[in-house]
Amino acid sequence: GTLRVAVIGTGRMGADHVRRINDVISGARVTAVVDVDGERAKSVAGSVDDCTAFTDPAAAMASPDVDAVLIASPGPAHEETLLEAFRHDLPVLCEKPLTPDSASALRVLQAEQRLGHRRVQVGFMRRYDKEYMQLKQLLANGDLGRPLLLHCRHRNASVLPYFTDQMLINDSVVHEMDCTRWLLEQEITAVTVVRPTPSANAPEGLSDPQLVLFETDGGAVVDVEIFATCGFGYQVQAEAVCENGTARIGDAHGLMTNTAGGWGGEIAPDFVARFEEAYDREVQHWVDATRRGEVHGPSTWDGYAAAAVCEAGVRAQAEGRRVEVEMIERPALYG
Ligand code: NAD
Ligand code: ISE
Repeated sequence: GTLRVAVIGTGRMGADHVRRINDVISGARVTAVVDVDGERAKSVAGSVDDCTAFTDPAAAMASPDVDAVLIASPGPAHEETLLEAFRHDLPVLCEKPLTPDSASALRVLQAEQRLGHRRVQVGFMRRYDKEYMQLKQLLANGDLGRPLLLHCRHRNASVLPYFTDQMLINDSVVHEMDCTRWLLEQEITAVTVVRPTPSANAPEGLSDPQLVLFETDGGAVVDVEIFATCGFGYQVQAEAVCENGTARIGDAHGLMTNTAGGWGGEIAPDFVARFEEAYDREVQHWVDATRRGEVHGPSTWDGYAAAAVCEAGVRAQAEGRRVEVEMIERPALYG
């Protein structure tokens, strides 16, 4: 039957996922929405047929009208909600990051192992982006040879005023950490962060942009420009430099024009626009797998691994030196 979903956290991402589940994808509908801000929950529930508003995630998960949970609250709230979902043995799509630090990610990983089966898909949506999927396929077929370098640019027009240096790593560069592990099928072993004098346009206290370097256990080096207040739009690019060639994604989308002595195209304003299709594909994939009783996509292990790399990244940033990543061995449940 139709999958009945509780969406927990109805901010920017949560509200967009509610719309997506009800109006865009098939096989699911939203029967409960939860927000600690009760007015927000009520207003989102009011836009959906037969949908109940809650302020307590546990109450929604105990409802007989809920088969699965989509978590879109802020990262620090994820652990408690994930553990409660495990108590009800409910399938979960959890927005990235799994949790904001590796100790809490490890607790979630251990709880899922005690449950004995995978229940979580983590919202690393770039794995569902058409261009990233093409790059993944190209690297996997081996024609380009071994990847030596991955150059990444991650630019946001602006960020919320409470954004911090740590969030540049935990909320933004975490995507490149997952993409590196997924594209190269290698683990990240060390992180270094260097920074120029901050842009005059960056908010007080935010050291923006920064350059984040990863080393991998397969001998590759990855550089990530994170520039969260670039002002001109939302741009995510990646170029793999391999032994026999290079491959690059993220340059242009859609219409290109020649006009008035110039040429050019448009830049997406934000992630909601740039990754719209990826989010649609991600949530459809989760719904389809869940209805078959399966779990695919980025796992709790991937969420934990990214959190471990983030932790090294945050230390590298604070201490101004290269920091090695500390991770447990991959448990059997995650093959
Ligand atoms: P937001 O601040 O717009 O929305 C979060 C909502 O959660 C708010 O309405 C808040 O009141 C509510 N909330 C807070 N604590 C809660 C709790 N314990 N239970 C229920 N609701 C709670 O944030 P956002 O930008 O929508 O981000 C939400 C999540 O999505 C974060 O994990 C973030 O990292 C992730 N995100 C992912 C992407 C992506 O590209 N995949 C983009 C943006 C955000
Ligand atoms: C946000 O949380 C995201 O996940 C976006 O994809 C990222 O580009 C942005 O920097 C983050 O703040």
